[in-house]
Parts: sequence; structure tokens; C-alpha cells
Amino acid sequence: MTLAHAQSLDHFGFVHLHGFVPAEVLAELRSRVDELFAQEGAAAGSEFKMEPGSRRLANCAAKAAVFRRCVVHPSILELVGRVLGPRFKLSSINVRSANPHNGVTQPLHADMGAIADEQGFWVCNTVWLLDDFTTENGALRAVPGSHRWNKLPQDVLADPATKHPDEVLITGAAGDVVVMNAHLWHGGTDNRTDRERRALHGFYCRHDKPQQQYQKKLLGAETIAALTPEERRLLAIDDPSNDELSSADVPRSGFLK
Ligand SMILES: O=C(O)CCC(=O)C(=O)O
Repeated sequence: MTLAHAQSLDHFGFVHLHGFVPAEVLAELRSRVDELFAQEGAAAGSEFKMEPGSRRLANCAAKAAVFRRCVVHPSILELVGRVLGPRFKLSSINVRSANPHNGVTQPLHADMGAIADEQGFWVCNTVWLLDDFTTENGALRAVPGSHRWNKLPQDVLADPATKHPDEVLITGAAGDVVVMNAHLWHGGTDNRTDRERRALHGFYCRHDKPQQQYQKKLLGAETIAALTPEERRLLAIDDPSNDELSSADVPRSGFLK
């Protein structure tokens, strides 16, 4: 982590890693995502939540080793640790593809409706660009610094779906990764092009909070047996306190009901 990366994450609430994903890994991610959308059809995303105007894949830790390799990348984990402190775990891995001409802007939200508590920040997201994010195709918007306000947009804005005066649009190239303090007010914008806009979301939480999706239950014995020690640790497979916290299995989003 460079000093500039740390400062960007602390101050603005996100850091943009340009050209992070090697071309062959990007190709593998895209092809697996396309395969899964084709296989799952209308049921895609149903293990978590469906979203009008987008297609989603949920429970991706169970669906390809390439997704798991991304979320245990040491450089990514170092940045996530900057936000969450030394003890954290993976909360979920999902894919979101904004449909062509979807006419839907997500409301500004903090993931899981999370507000920092007395121990600090507890959610961090990583957005892996599988397509270029452009000014037209549904790029991520964010309000820099809002992770430090300790407020949720839905509690203070008349309409979190409208443009915020201080928001920025995070555009970039396929293969970039944006590591984001997920208390930051953010959301996907509407896709005004005739092509989908795909992203992988590797989402993490502090050790003392429930996972968004209880990985141990969702993964299945065969996948669990194939995990590397680091994946096992990060997915909290051998963590009784996580079993207690996460087994209630109430899917939690920042804005999807
Ligand atoms: O895919 C994106 O651009 C952001 C999505 C997001 O913030 C969400 O689904 O919670």
C-alpha cells in the first residue's frame, strides 16, 4: 500500500487501483460470469437479492476458484485492513451487471445500512471492474468523505436516488479495482448504453459482525474441502463466533428490501 493509497482511502473513502487485474485473470472472470448467468438464467442472484434493472450472481465463493483468488489477494487485504483493522472476514462475493438502458440509478447507500460504531468502521467493499466504467454505462457514484459523517443517506436526504452536489462518478477501465470504505455513500448509476456493465463485488466485514451471506452454510462440503488455508480463514469457516453471528442468515443489503 502506498502512502497515497492509504491517504485516499482514509480521506476520500476509496482508492482506485488502475490496471490491477492481469489480462488472463480478467478474461477468466468474465467468461465464468457469462457462463454462470447463462446457467442460472432467471434464478441468477436468488440466493441473495434480485434487483430491478440489473442481473446479479450471489454466493460466488462457491462458484469458481478465480473469484476466491481475487478476494484473498494480499494487496487487496492490506487495503481492506486499513479500513477494518487487523481482524476481518469475507462477508460476500457477488456480481452485479447493470442491464443495457436500465433506467435505474441506485439510491446512495452505505452497504448493509452500516454506520461506524465505537470500534470504528466495520464494512469494506472492493469493486472489480469487469467492463470499462464510463460516464454513460452505469459507473459507480460516491460522495467523497461521507464515510466519516456517521449518517445514512436515507435519513438525511430528501431523495437518495437523485444526484448529490458533492458526488463523483468513478469511471475506469476493465481490470481496475476500487477499494471502498463501504460506509461511504455510493451507488450504481443508470446504464444508458446498449451493453451490460459488469462488476464483481468482494465485500468484507469486521470479525465481530455477521457476514452478509453465511459462507459456511452456502459453500457446500466439496467447495469447503477445496479451500486453501487462507481462503478458509477469510471465509471464517473455522470461527465459532462467526457461526453464532451469521447463522441467523438474514440477508442484509444497504438498500434492497
Ligand atoms: O455495481 C456497482 O456499481 C455498485 C453496486 C452497489 O453499490 C450495490 O449493489 O450495493
